Amino acid sequence: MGDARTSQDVAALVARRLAERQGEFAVIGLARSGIAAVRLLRAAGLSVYASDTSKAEAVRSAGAMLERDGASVELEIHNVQRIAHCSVLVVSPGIPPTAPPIRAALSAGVPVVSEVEVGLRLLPALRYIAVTGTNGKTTTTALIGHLLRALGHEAADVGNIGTPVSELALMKTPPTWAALELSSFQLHDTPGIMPDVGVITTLSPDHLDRYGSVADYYADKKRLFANAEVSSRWVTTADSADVDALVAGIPGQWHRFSVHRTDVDGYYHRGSGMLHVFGEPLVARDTFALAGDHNVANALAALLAVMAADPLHRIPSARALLAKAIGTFGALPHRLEPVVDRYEILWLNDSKATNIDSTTVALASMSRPTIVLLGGRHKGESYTALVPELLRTAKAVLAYGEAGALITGDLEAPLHGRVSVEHCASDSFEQVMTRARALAVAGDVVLLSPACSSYDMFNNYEERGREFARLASVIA
Ligand code: UMA
Repeated sequence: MGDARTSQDVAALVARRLAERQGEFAVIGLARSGIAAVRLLRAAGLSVYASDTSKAEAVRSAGAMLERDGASVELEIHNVQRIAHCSVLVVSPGIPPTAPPIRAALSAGVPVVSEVEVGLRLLPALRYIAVTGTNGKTTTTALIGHLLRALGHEAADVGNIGTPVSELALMKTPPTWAALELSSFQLHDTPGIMPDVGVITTLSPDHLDRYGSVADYYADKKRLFANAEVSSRWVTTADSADVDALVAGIPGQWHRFSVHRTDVDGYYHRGSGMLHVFGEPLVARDTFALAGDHNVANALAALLAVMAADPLHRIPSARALLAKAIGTFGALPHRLEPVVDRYEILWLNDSKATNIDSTTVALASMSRPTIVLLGGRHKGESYTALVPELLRTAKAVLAYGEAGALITGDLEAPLHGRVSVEHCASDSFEQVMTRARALAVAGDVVLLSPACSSYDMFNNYEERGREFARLASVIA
């Protein structure tokens, strides 16, 4: 029943139930998104049932806090009956749509939405630029926030980047602008999405451990355009046939960026070394600290999005501020982040690279012999697509974690005799890094760009990246 309704129907129904404080709202998952959603719903005077299947200490203490806020909290189980009778179900992005409470809600006709939907609904005056895509979305989001602040706006970086939108809605004086990173999981359940500008950075296969096919994954990305109108503004890459196919026929004003073509609104003119935006050179590429063409693309996307968001952002004084701000943006943690440089061996933390495309991009930006740490929990793609870049830059591959055997199986034959592939079968992360140190000589790079999720050994990619940095400082 839920699936037969349009996005607009679901968004309107949820808005009405929020406004009328109708019935009990259920929230499942009590980590970052769920906690913020429960607190916001309680602050808005709604009755809330909150549950999480975990009994971890962090979840217990979150549950206790939310109980004090007046929510009815249940841990280690989701009460599916109760959820099927609730007014609205708010889901955390990490919970797959096949989970029993979501199925139960949908078959009972209960609207299912993300924390983002709730937050946006309760922030009606917020102006926001929404960013999705397979890779580059966190950097682009952070850059958009940085550029908006450089123009003098109060702006927050929210969504998949880390801070739930609902936390903004809890603020006494929320910022006027937000740079909002949206994963496909969040887009799946954000039917009222209607950004001032929507951005797609890149598209490539990912999350095949959750989606039945690449088409299903792309279909969730397409939900960014669920409420597109002729006056909508969109910024998308001109360097991807998949993106072109995805956006064909969607209404709105289109601004495209490219690192290969010059017939678009944002491009990199290699001859002069300048980034051109809206018909004029804006800033020299070498004032931007981030390495690699993929980051030039991210900068072009962010500049176009901010400048498209308001005509005042395009006047000469604003262009000057934006150009200056490009020069003050630094590397983000866990994205090709240099963590140790000792004995002429550079240790790079690219823990955020959780898919093949992202690791390919990281390898493409290497100009020194590289020892590559690949591994973690497998997400469904073959590792053979890494072969050309590994042949170009790698001196060794250390394959570790749950996916270690699969990685070794995919890479051993095509790299045979040219790049060594070692399967660190039962090694701890520390042992893998110690092995990397043994292989490295002056001039080398040790790159953690795992092409897998972290969940076999860590709670998330941030924890994996922090551990890499900590161990590197000891081992290097
Ligand atoms: N849980 C249940 N029932 C289930 C399954 C899980 O109750 O059936 C519970 C778990 O016990 C846990 C909670 O759900 O307590 C976890 O929820 P979550 O995974 O959604 O975690 P959050 O902390 O709310 O983080 C989410 C995003 N996580 C995911 O999409 C997996 C964060 O993105 C995001 O920063 C945060 O909301 C705030 O918006 C992280 C991420 O890895 C960075 N994103 C993926 C990516 O970038 O590739 C999409």
